[in-house]
Amino acid sequence: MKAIQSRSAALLMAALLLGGCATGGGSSGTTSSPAPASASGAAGATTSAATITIKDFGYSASITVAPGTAVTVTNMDSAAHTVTADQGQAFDARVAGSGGTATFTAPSTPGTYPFHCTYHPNMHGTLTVK
Ligand SMILES: [Cu+2]
Repeated sequence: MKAIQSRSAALLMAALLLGGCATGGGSSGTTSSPAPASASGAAGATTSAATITIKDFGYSASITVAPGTAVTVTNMDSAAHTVTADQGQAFDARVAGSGGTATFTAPSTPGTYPFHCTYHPNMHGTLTVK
């Protein structure tokens, strides 16, 4: 039974190692742009809780939330990401990689808030508050 434990420990180590070196971006234009996911499934998601999922260096479909909504961000990539408002300091959440989560509070002023990742400036999304 000890064999199973050490095996999963080895797997964990491997995952950590992989996560460690996945951040080394460089300037290689890896523009494997996945087709923009149409915002199906996200219809009428104006609830009091909202989520953004980051995967393959992209945000899930743009979301619309009520003012002051707690927005939970889940990061499925191995690299860390952020959800940072393009303008002002409306919000700025850092999300650790490999399933890390973070929560930020949506602005209380209705409007459209484009955001980006400070680590990967080609990552963009939009948060709409209304
Ligand atoms: Cu990023």
